[in-house]
Amino acid sequence: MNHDGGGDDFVALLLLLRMPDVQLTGVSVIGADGYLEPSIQASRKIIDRFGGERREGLDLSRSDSRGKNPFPAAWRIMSYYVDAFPILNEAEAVLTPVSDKPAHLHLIDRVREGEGKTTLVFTGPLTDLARALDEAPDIEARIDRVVWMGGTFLPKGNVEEPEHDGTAEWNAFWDPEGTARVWASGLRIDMVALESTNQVPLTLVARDAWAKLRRHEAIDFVGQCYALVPPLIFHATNSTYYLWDVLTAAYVGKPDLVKVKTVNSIVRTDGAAQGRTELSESGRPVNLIYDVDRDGFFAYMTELLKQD
Ligand code: AGV
Ligand code: CA
Repeated sequence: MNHDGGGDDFVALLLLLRMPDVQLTGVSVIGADGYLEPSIQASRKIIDRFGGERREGLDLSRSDSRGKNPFPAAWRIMSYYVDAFPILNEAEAVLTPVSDKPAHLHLIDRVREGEGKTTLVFTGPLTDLARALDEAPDIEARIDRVVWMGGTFLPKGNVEEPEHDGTAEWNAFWDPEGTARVWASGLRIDMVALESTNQVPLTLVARDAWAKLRRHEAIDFVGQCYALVPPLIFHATNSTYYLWDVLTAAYVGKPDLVKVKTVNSIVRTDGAAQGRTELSESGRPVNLIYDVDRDGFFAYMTELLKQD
């Protein structure tokens, strides 16, 4: 897994740790939607506290990648709050080790030494994968697929920035060239786009349900993460929170929650539409996750988190 320190990235990590059929072989963190150090620390603490036996042999790496279009500081600051949650800070020491290697090189090692092919789950920008592919083209044959939260083919994305036309999704916009580099590869791409994540906004109903189940530590933690961000009340704004990355993780563990179709697309790298993923017959195929069983998704999430 490679994540970028957003509130839902941490919850996605927690879910992957809890899935019976998933063997997590490495986690890397890129300082995009979160600041790097608190995102690394919070991830280590989540693995320590909630990873159980999955902690065995699992290590983390830091990315040294930088994006062309930085995330708003108002969003990134949340990584400091999560890292400071008392529930993550009861232990005397932080145990999960951090590799000396930067994320893209760590990814290459893990993919090369993995038993069989590895599934990559990216819940932030694709920059570290783009760099890994440039550095070690041989890994492509050892990657089963990349499951990515990012992109959209809707007329409206979620970037509202000066000098942008609003058609892009943020993870793609952060590093348009990196996104295009992964598009240029031969990898299978499963894209959890805004088409499906727009169907799972954070709601007051979801918050209430987590509050009622807070005797389960993992659900208490999730409730705290989602206490920090704005839910959907009357209408969506630029800050409204969705369960973007959590749906992405859930799709890995339970693919029948979503509908998938294959479309051809390109990535725009310049100008006012940079970061836009666009339908194009001459583009490469991607598997677009465009619809979700909303209730099934929330039920699956609860089932995984109730385990303690
Ligand atoms: O575009 C969605 C991606 C997901 O990987 N991130 C948040 C998720 O982790 C960026 C993002 C878009 N809108 C946001 C975002 C918002 N309102 N607050 C924080 N991050
Ligand atoms: Ca993210």
